Amino acid sequence: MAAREERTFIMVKPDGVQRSLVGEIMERFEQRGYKLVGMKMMTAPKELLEMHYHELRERPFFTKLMEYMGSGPVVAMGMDVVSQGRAMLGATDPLKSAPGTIRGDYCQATGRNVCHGSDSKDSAAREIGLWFRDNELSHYTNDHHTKWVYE
Ligand code: IDP
Repeated sequence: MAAREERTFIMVKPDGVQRSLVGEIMERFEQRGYKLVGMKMMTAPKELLEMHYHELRERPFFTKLMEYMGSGPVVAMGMDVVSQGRAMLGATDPLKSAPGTIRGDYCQATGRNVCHGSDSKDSAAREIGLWFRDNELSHYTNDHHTKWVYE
């Protein structure tokens, strides 16, 4: 599948918002040529965060993760990228993230790693469905994107 047909969920976490990194993070995806298809700012309710991080519920850091993610507003985005988005994000632990990645450039602690990106097409579909209603996602053609980013 061409990257332009994908949908993934990218989220600037509360520390990224507080540190005014929303524009920087969005810019990286936009400048690479990925298309924004949805965006909103919200303080996520506990239930949504618990569903989003359902797979980690037994992990020792889960309570702290819920506190962190609910501590302030996040900026949720839909983008047409999945695997390359993860590469742009870097590793979960920022200290293991290469310079040039978002986490490798902007943060140092796993529990304050500024940005989320879906780790597979299946989780992307699940997360987009959790955070966005259908009518909050835009379907549009971007001539620049279609003609000048993809061959
Ligand atoms: P990912 O965000 O790179 O996909 P996951 O393993 O899905 O990584 O973990 C989700 C989030 O939980 C991480 O981004 C990080 O904020 C937090 N987290 C993961 N492992 C730890 C840990 O060992 N200590 C504290 N927080 C953690």
